Amino acid sequence: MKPEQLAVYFIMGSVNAAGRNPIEVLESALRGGVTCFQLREKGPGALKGEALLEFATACRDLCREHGVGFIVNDDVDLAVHLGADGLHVGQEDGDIRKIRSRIGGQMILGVSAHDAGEAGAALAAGADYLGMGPVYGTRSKPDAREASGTGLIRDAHAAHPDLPIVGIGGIRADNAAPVIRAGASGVSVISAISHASDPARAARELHQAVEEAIMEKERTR
Ligand code: 3NM
Repeated sequence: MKPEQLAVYFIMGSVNAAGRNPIEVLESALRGGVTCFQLREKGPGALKGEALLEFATACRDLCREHGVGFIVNDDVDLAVHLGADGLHVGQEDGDIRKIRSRIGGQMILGVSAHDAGEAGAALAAGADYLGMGPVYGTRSKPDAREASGTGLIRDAHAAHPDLPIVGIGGIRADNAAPVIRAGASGVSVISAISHASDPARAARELHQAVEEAIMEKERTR
């Protein structure tokens, strides 16, 4: 996958839309310029069965309309059924090598990793990119680990410079730059966009912050 696709990586499930219609929130985020979308349908009130399939299909179709990659969190069957562009899994979601062989070589595979060891193992098992965090404190994942700052990204990027990384956890436009400076290709966010009063504007501001940090990094290289 191209690292640019990870620049502003929006993650949302139907329960993250702050009481609004999640499809409208996604549409606004896509208009604002998110570069990737992950459907992460988790937690109390998460859709299941037919309702999930209908919602996921609507998300996929909207992403297609905007030419933005559609990634499914965790649910291999749903990802394959929908012909998603990718699948994202955590360390607890099963053997990454087996997951790679189930989805085939074409589908993007993202893996959450928390240290350089997990990063190396994910790369060896066929991951296309890593999600690393939580960089800052987050309220969107009740079982998230302690905030780790940007050190983990720096270490993993130094060990595996060709493996694209996105930072996650508590990232907003005003604290995105250190994540990029540490070596990430982009930032992944739930609440910075899904809870924003204007998701399109929030996506634009994140995009600008990431672009500026990338340009600054290239200037000082
Ligand atoms: N994974 P927000 S933190 C889904 O550390 C997720 O692996 C994390 O939400 C990890 O942008 C997180 O609202 C939640 O902080 C990110």
